[in-house]
Amino acid sequence: MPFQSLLPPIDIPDADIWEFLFERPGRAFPDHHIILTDSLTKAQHTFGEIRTDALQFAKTLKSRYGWNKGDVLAIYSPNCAAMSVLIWGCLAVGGVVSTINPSYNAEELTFQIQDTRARLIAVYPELVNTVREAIREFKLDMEILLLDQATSKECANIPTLSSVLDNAVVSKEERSTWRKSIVPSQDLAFLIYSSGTTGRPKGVMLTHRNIVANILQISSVEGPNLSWEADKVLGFLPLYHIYGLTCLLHRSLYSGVPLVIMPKFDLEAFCSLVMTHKVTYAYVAPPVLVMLSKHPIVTNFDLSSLRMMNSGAAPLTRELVENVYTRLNLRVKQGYGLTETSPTTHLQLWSDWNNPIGSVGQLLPNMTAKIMLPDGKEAPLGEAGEIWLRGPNIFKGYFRNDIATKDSLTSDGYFKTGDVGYQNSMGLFFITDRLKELIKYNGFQVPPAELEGILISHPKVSDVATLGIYDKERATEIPCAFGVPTDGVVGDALLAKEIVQWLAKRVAPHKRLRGGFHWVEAIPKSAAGKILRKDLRLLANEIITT
Ligand code: 4UU
Repeated sequence: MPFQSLLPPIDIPDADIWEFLFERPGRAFPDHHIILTDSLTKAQHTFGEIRTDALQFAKTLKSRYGWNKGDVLAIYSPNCAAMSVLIWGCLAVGGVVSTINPSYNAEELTFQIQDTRARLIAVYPELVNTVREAIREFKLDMEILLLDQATSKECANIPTLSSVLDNAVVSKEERSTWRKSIVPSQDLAFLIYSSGTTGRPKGVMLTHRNIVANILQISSVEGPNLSWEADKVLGFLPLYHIYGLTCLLHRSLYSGVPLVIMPKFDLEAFCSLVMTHKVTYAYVAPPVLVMLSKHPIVTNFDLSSLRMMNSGAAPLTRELVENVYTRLNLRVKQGYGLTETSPTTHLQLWSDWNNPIGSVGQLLPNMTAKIMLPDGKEAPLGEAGEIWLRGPNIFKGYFRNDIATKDSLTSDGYFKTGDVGYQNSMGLFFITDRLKELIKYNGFQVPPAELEGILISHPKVSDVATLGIYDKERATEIPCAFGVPTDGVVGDALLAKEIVQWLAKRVAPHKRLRGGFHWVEAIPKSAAGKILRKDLRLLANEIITT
């Protein structure tokens, strides 16, 4: 029998994201309420300003770019307030947003642009040269918009967001005309890239309904604990990733709980912002908790305003939660989710953060889970198996990839997460293992197939496989590679080092082989040529410990 959520079901309106966030009757907070503070520029933005700017950008998309429903806007930027204007302006005209990791190089960027067929890319000024390189080297064809004022001559002749904003007033009729044809349960709002259970990154098709549903599902647990008047959230998680996009940006605008955004994580800045803004809640990933539990500078700050933190994106140990609590008297609860589930599917209740530590919490409202055994039968309560999930937040499929979609979604709507876990008799879930090949470094996806594809093109490597090795000290997996030298090549330590550096020039920093490249005689493979990752792990344990 599938497990139903134990939380009361919620109503999910048949609204598109714009309507749900900006045209909602009965919103508790006023237009002049400050929603977003940019920690870098110190600029503060009210709900009303964000709405006005987003509408002006929406108008620009129509008048200047002739935007049609379904057209894709790519955003390539570290966290900044302007991202909100771009995202919601694009959604207001039925467009689709695809966010790109700002640490991607020209090749990684090109892959996503070509796959989404984005017409326009909004770029942070410092990243404009990478976009130019992509255009030059890979013949990308799209228009560019700068997120900020031009900062160097590299940026001359590229329009800036502020210069293209269309000041014309947008009437209610015009707004509804733009969105008239959006079908929230069918039409895409976001294309966010994830490698899923196998292969290269794929566009995860998230509909308007997926996101609206997830905002409400999260709110059913977080809502009663947070008030728009008294609370403040700190956001360093990247907004290009689904954890930041939904939990930080969308949830804040919906609930009115102000969000202070940071361009990237920095421990000292984190502590100092908590103190100056009296931050009460933060979304984190386990490596941040390692720093909070150990780093000497932390005790220079008064972090006592923080009432709770939510950790997710990677496994969290009991020890780490206890260390943070003992050292700083700060509480950490867990959440779990995936890009394909918009993302949040499980949350611990605030009151149950330590009851018990280690659980990812309970299934959110309107969701059903099955725990599947390798023989295709459902596991009984308490027994671990692959977690399959169904609910209004489950994605529509992988963009232009029917095979991957069919492999991951069942005909009755269950999504096969590739994670292993169980539910206990209290309805609490525990994640115990990962079936899929994905490596997660500091919570960020490192798709093994992508690294293997690049490494195999090295002339001195005849076969290769990559794996994440868990580093307890840093609370993260570390990407490692295992390779067989080409005939006649001596696989020694020097060459291994060279290969690590060679790869580093070709991938974003989080994908580097921090765990090294190790020579082996053969990569364990099935008769069909598939890498046997379990056997590879055994081999890796032998090599790395000896
Ligand atoms: C063990 O990382 C995410 C989404 C994270 C998230 C975290 C807390 C969302 C809501 C929330 O409250 O998405 P992806 O697609 O980058 O990675 C998904 C994978 C999962 O399949 C799982 O392997 O990240 C891993 N993961 C976790 N693993 C996510 N959360 C956890 C967790 N424990 N709490």
